[in-house]
Amino acid sequence: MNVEHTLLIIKPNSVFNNIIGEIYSRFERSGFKIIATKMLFLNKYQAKSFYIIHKDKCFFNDLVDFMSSGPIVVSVLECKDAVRRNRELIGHTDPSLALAGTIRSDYSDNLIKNAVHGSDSNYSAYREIKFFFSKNEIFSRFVK
Ligand code: 3AN
Repeated sequence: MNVEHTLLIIKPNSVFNNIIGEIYSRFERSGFKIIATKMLFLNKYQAKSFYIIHKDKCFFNDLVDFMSSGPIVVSVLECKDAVRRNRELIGHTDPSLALAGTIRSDYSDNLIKNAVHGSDSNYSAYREIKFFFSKNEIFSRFVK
């Protein structure tokens, strides 16, 4: 299994609900390393560009409004098989379908306010990490 990097977003509802540390703990307990992190406030233009692949979906405007409604925390996570394992920990997009014990099952308010975002492929991870971080803001801690 290769060591991979993936992007995690702690969405505005989770920041508001004061569970940043709880979410980080779940990843650290599962063997992930947080190798870059920052809190920021997306404007509408930035939220639209991040979610551009959904521009034709009926929920696009609501998603953009929500993601630019308050601060978010973005992080790069590192571990073996990181993309798949991140998605496993966060659970299904729709919290009503997410397995018990996953982050989305435990902390979502609804389908849009589903607590966190995780890259869905290595290709997305590359694009999404680049969207938020420059190379000199990422501190890999992988030791062979
Ligand atoms: P995921 O975040 O699980 O990769 P995507 O990329 O399909 O899911 O959707 C991006 C975000 O759009 C989701 N995290 C969720 O907030 C929102 N979303 C997805 N599908 C719907 C839907 N049918 N109705 C409302 N919001 C949705």
